[in-house]
Amino acid sequence: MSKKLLWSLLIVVALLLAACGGGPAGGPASSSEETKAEAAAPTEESNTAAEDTSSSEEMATEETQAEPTGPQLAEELSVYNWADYIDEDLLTKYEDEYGVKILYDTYASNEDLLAKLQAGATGYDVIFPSDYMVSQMIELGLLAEIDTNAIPNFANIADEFKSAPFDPGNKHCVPYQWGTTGLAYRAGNAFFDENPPDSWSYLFEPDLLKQYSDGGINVLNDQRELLAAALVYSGYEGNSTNEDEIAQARDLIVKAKPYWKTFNSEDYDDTLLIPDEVVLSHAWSGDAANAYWSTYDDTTEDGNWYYSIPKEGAVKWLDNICVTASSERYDTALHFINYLLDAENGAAITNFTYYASPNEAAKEYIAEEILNDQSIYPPPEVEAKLYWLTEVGDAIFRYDEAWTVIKGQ
Ligand code: N2P
Repeated sequence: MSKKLLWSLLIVVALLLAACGGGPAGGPASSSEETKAEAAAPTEESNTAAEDTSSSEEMATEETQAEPTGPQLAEELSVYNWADYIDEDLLTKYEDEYGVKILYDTYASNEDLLAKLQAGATGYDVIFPSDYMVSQMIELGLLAEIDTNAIPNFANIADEFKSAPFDPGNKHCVPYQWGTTGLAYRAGNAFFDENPPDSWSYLFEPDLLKQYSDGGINVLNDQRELLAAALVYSGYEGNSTNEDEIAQARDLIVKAKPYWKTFNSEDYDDTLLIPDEVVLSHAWSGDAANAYWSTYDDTTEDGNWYYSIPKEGAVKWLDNICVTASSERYDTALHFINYLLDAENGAAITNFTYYASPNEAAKEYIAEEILNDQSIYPPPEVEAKLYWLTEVGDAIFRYDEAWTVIKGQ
């Protein structure tokens, strides 16, 4: 078949699809499929110059004006997310449905993401910072302003997660997933059977640590998370800016570190918890739940990993989807965000990650066992022990210094 005939056929198919109405992403789906066909259409046989099909913003703006029914989609979109934080089938599905190639890359912490952007990386379009990091990034001018009116599926988000204090009016980001930070421990471990870890002391007190450190202990490779745990255990605010308090938390960590086997926040659930390489881990709720459900035995009706929120208090966090200020594919970024906020896609994300979804409409598609799992959706008595990490302003250099000492030991 000649290229010309092939493109003509593609355009006809795209127009037919458009006539059938919206796709799973809702909102602009039908019109964007139409414009995608236009975007993909040019060949050397076309009158349109090849550069007209590039993803430049200028082009997108012009096309949007000429084509009020929906955005022209870029050929590629660069998505930079936390490790193991989406069902990658959703990315393939987006590529197949909209013809946009997703360049996907992952990071281990908010600080890694920030460092990458501050080092001048300009290729990334869509990123997923947590609450306190959104505030920091807004101040640093690293996020584009977004218009939630251009994201129809934003209506799927529960009101309690909209307009959070770190981004009033959702001017920059929309909610993605939320969870807590606690302790995951091996069920059936003789010591934990007698002494269920209900305190951060199980991560920091040498007298306790020496009783099970042979089995392996992992901590999150995350400076705000680990220092916050040490701060609240020491009786201070998890968001302390006080020099002495942060130094005390640092020293507590330095003394406990010899009992720890690994600093891992990327794949510790799959590489350390599930294969029994450790017996205790500082953990995010969804990763602990993944370890539980991946080892679930129908006969005993139990899994191998339990999760606990320490009595001194623990972090509750909300990760967000944002567009970088340097993105040249703004329309496509919003289109992709709208796709992620679709009810069924939102559920597919939670059914894969085991993190709680702020997407109210997704609930009907989320597995019952996840909705009923109190380590994922905490009950009110646990909620009462949770606090948010917030931006610490200039004191961030105290955290950076403490972290350098901790990692350098
Ligand atoms: C999952 C990443 C969780 C993000 N691997 C914690 N904010």
